[in-house]
Amino acid sequence: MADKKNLLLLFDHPTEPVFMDKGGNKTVFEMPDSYMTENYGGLCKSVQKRISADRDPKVFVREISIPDLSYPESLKRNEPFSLFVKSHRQKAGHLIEVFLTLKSVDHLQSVAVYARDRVHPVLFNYALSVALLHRKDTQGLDLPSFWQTFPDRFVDSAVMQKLREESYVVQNIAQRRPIVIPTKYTASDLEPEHRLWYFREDMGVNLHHWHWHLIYPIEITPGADRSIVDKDRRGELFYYMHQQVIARYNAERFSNHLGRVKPFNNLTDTIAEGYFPKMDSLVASRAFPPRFDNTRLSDVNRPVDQLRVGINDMNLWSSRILEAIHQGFVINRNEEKIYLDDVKGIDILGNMIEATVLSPNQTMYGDIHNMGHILIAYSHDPTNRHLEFPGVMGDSSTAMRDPIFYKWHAYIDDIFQEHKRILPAYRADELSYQDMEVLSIKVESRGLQNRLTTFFKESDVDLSRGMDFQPRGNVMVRLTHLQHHPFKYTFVVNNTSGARRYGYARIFMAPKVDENGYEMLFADQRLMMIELDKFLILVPPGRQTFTRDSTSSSVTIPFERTFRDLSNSSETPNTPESQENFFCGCGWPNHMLVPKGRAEGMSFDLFIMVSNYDNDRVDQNGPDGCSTAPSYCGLRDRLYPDRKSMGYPFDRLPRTNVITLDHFLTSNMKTAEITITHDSTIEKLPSLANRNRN
Ligand code: CUO
Repeated sequence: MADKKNLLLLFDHPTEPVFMDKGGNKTVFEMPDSYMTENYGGLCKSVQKRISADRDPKVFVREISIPDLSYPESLKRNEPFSLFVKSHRQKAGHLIEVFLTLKSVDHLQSVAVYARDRVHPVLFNYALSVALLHRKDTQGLDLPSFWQTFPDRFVDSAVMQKLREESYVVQNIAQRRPIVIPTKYTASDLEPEHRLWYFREDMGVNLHHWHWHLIYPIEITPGADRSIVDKDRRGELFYYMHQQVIARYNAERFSNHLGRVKPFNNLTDTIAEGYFPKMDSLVASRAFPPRFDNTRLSDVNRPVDQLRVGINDMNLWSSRILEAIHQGFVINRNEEKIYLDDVKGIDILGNMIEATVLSPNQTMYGDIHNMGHILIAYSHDPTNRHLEFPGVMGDSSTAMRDPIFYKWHAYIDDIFQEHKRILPAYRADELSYQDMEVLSIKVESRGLQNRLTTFFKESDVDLSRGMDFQPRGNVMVRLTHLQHHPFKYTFVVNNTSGARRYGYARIFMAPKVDENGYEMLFADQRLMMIELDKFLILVPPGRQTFTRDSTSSSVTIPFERTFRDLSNSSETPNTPESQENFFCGCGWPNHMLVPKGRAEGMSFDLFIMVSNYDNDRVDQNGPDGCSTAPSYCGLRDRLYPDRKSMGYPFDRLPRTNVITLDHFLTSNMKTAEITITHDSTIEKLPSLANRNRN
């Protein structure tokens, strides 16, 4: 019987033939001759003899009859693969369905080994990841992070070349030096947008985005089990996770003396911001194309990907969606009205705008979000005249590098907000929690009250699993990322009910003043509220002081989880912790929890609300699920753990007479002014390995 852990080896070295050694201990798959591709024919055995000794581990692959894979195979291996392209999603959906319906791990291993050199490497990675996540018999596996398998999508191509040189020249792994990824390498200071390099090009931020889209697929083959798409409130989570990205980005923009992001809401406008990624795609052996300043979009017509979308289509879809929002209902495929009420409306809209298979009517409401990515990604070659590949906006692992991502998603968010704007405001009595008062909140970090500090820090990560056709062994890069000193919230609650009560503590933060130096109005500030944490508290009668560490945040995953090397992980696969790891891999990177702030200090409003948990609780049975970053990623196989709308209490316009945050507060809420200061010294790692040692 196959060991499910061996399936993970199939992620290693994604463009090398499947029969090459894997896993750092020279494991090879002993596969049937009939599984070999034409390219290498009878070479497999002799190559394996050369690279792996008899004593090295072998994985026996059983010969079975292989299902028809011609549809996923029809995407060429060196073409781009994008989840934003429907035909690519459908091809991946076909392979996912094949993987999901195989009767055992043994059969899955056989088909996966067969498919690995025949389908597109990224499509394979995606389909196998989704299948391992959803099959009952493959739970508890620690999948490698996407940056480990495809480092080319996260790292400057100049660094990739230096990594190759290092691993080829320096045979003794102890003597290998990390290759330093330069900071600020994609543009000069002449480009104001470049001040945000540390956010847009952060590995953890981009990894989070890829991972989110991986655990929330949008396509399945017709007739297949819909459960991999039909997850609780997934449309709403699409809205909320991306809304929070925009809120965070705006706080970073303010930190860097830039105005808030302007929505790209007129597709005939030029895109002022160019972007030059300076990355090469490993799979395609081509550079990710740049987009020049002031590019204008054109209709895309690329028959090879069955891609045909015009600016007019986009305008038509957006006006239909807005009409539905204003009418308060959508028309489904059976011409029935589905009302966009205050509970399910946002979820329906999320599925419509992301064009998932749950969209009530794709013919009517189209594919606006994904096609926006596509129009932008192909703006340099919309008709395939130059046989060019998409830019970084064409892939969920690279899109967040580009300034236009935020302008596009600000526009998408405006559509969602149009729906939120017509919902009734929360009344003060709805927001209150009777007999529960929050008396104070503060944060503390390194002995300082209400002052947080950010700085840059170096970290080393190993990219060896994704470095193909090179000598084996660790090859490290040294990256520089934003970090903050950990901090602790302390808040005091007064429970006058005379009984123990449960509360949901909801902590947010937003800039205090706008880009013009004026105190923010609630209507603006609510959209910039960054969720920092949400957790359950049990409040005994009387006054009670609570503390909570920033590292426990319900929106983030720890730095170590983002960047750890799973092949060296000491976690055993059967602990509840590791069983949830794959899902838990989703989460905003903790090192980006708080915005950078300014050297001179920047003021933020810290906000806490303790709401009545009896109204918020979601009763569900079963194991606790992944609880690392549920606010942005949900819980595996479970309901979203909060009955309130995502973003509550800031997801709607306020009641009348609320002009500023202070007016909004009911007695179960409190604010504090905090200052975030950026310290420009970089926390360096010890110097590089000494080459003189033998
Ligand atoms: Cu996550 Cu546009 O959806 O990128």
